[in-house]
Amino acid sequence: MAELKGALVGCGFFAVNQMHGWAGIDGVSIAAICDRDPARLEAMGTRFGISRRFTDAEAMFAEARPDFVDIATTAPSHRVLVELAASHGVPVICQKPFALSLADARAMVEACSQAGVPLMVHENFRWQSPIRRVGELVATGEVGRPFFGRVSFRSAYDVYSGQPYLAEGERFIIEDLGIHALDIARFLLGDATAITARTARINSAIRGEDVATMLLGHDGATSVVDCSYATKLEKELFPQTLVEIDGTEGTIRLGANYRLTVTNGEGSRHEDVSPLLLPWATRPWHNIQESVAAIQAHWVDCLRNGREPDTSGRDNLKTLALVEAAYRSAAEGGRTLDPAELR
Ligand code: NAD
Ligand code: 89V
Repeated sequence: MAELKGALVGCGFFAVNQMHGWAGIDGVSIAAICDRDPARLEAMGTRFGISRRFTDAEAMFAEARPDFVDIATTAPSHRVLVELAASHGVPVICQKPFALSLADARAMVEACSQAGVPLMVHENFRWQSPIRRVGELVATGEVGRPFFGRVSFRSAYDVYSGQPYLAEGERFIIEDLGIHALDIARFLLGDATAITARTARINSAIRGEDVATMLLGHDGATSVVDCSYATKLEKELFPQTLVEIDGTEGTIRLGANYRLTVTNGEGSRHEDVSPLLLPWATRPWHNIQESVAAIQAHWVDCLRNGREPDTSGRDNLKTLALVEAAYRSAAEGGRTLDPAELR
């Protein structure tokens, strides 16, 4: 099978994980990298031995002619870069949050569709192995029909030192982290038809909200999606997402430290669903790092076999609509919205 030669745009904090992920996939190499910041470009190029380096994405597409591009920049540049990839006929992966607005996101999906290029959003939390295991148990009916779910991420980890932009935006936790939790709720319980939200800012040193509590209505189920970066716990759990599923025949609990409990007519059983510590990974990020490798393997499989990725641009419009609806609900005193109104 011909080797896929990819390119990466954005050589910042998180892209290092993406570069390691690609290095671990057979039949794929990163042939070119781009960053408008020459120092970051040089650091990444030296670290991963990439000699084709560009400070301008247009030049990179024209000269390197990659088989796909992995966009690892922050959201303000996503639309321009995705549309540029589409105009060069290059299949594209774009980091979350996919776009700053639903209108932009729709335009990006449309541009890729018109150009006939695959588009995947790097929405990796649903690819975490503990979350996959919960999904498998739900899908195989271990606890009957789910009627309640909770997706919870509560922490006081200092995310701002590695990602200073998180402290600066008018929007914070729903757009950056809640987006993952909302996507997990969709993955486990299906699309939501109603959402109500409340937000708070506890840390006065940041601009946006650092606490959000959301109530979602799914077909036949209700879920609570709650996230906080202002929660000081006895044991810091970053970046673990805890999950509860109540079904007609039993319950699933993904608890602290990746301990899974399944209770049904046969009693309770426990599983250790700890993620792998990949050779390049570092705790506590290894859970997220493993999911980067998993979503990239999924992309390669989809690209080679002409399948739409699970978190395609089209699919991600529904997660983004929930984000947008959550902000609108919070701004309107907790009014319940149907995210489809915004799509
Ligand atoms: P960062 O600011 O550290 O890096 C972004 C890089 O992109 C910078 O080096 C910047 O110079 C470069 N850049 C911006 N616009 C560009 C352009 N038009 N052309 C070339 N280079 C450009 O950001 P980060 O923390 O690495 O985050 C990047 C993205 O990854 C964000 O969207 C963030 O939300 C996301 N992220 C995802 C996860 C996850 O688990 N999925 C985790 C962390 C961050
Ligand atoms: O996963 C993310 O998108 C990261 C973090 C875990 C820090 O919220 O930005």
